[in-house]
Amino acid sequence: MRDDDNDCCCVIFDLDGTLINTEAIVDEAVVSTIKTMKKSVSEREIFDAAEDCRGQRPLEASVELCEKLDLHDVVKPAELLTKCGEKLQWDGIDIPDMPGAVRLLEFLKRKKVPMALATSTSRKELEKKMKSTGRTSDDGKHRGDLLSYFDAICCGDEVAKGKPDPEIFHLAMERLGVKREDAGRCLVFEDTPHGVSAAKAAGCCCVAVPSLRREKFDMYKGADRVYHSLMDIELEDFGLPKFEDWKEVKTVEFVKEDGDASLSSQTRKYERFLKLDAFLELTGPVIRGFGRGSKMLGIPTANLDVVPLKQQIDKLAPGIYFGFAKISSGKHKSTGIHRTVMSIGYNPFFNDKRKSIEPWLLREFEEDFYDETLSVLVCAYVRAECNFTTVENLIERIRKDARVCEEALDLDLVEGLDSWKHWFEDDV
Ligand code: ADP
Ligand code: RBF
Ligand code: MG
Repeated sequence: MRDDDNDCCCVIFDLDGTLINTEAIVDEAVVSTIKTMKKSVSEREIFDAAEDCRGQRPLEASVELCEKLDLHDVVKPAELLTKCGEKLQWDGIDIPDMPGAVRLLEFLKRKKVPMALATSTSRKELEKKMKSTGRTSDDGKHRGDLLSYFDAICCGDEVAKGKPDPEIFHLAMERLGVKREDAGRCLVFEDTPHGVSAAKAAGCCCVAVPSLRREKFDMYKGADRVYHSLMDIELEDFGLPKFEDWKEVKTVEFVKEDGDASLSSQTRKYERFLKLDAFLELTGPVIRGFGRGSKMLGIPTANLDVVPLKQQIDKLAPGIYFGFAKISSGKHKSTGIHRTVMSIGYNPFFNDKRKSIEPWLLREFEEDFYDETLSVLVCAYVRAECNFTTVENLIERIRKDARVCEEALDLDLVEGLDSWKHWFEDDV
């Protein structure tokens, strides 16, 4: 327990959608199950309802789902749960970490901050999920190692009432030895509105990292802060030690986000970047994008197809990154290594429905290089994607991102490039 009266004394995490990415897998099982039962509801409606039910214990979520989609004539909530459960065996399924989850857990562990897990999942289901194959391939760690970060683990079947009731957070505090009157010094991480309601009802401070679509961000109004991803959390704002891995870029003047009232304003005064623990190589043919980069912004972006790269980019929070690019087939092959800043996400200013990967190579080319093979090495995270009130502000921000990249690379601030020597030497 941390001593200072104002310090945060413990951190409590939700699991699904907050630390591990099970939501897409669950949604898919729910949609495919309901589709066969009631032909008159569309996939879109099922997805939408499934999102709204997130965060609760399985049976309660199932009850809400049946109500929302008016399924009473075709199935009972308990039966729907069983049917979906049959599809969700987890065994052999790869459940990825949420981007930034392990960095956050590692840091808090190192700083000796007491941590608990408060999940709506039952103990049995948790055990199954922890046997999934996620993480194993990359870093030699097992999915189950995730549990070793926690001083207490509370499951949905250990409480009489599930989220949005506060009981599970009270239980987590009790197990960490935190008194009820200290609830305000407990920080909770949640991804769903139901989870946020539970944390606030328990009197805790609550950070939301929404797993719902942007259109539904209004539902997170109860949270103390809303962040785009776990990468963006400023722990010092909650009486916790400050992350030590961000690097400041001194000559680039800081610009504040100007168009996204739903997200917390930043208190920083400097531009910064975060070297990724593992660089990510993205390779594919340059495809046609939305046709507005050069025309509207004067900033051409050589789009890559997200479909074959989906698994890889899901490891990254949507956001702005920098690194290097090389063209490895076609007319521009052997033009060398080019610095690049890129957006990987939904471009909120344009409200894109599909994700895109858009690297802007920081040099001039006389001709287009569509269909040629582009390989990008993503090395560092700069910021979340944001919205802007004017196109000029968007352009100014992107140009600042380019300067962050240039300064970081000019001053050799990105470590670990040596181990990618082969990438820099092959094919250029
Ligand atoms: P689209 O919407 O089709 O991606 P853009 O206006 O973004 O169109 O232009 C991108 C194209 O411009 C790239 O596919 C590439 O062929 C070309 N291009 C020229 N210079 C650059 C550069 N410096 N960075 C990225 N792409 C460039
Ligand atoms: N679009 C946004 O809507 N918000 C952003 O914060 C944003 N940042 C960008 C940063 C960089 C470095 C680049 C290259 C693009 C960014 N864009 C952003 C994407 C821009 O909207 C996109 O390239 C154009 O829409 C062209 O398709
Ligand atoms: Mg483009």
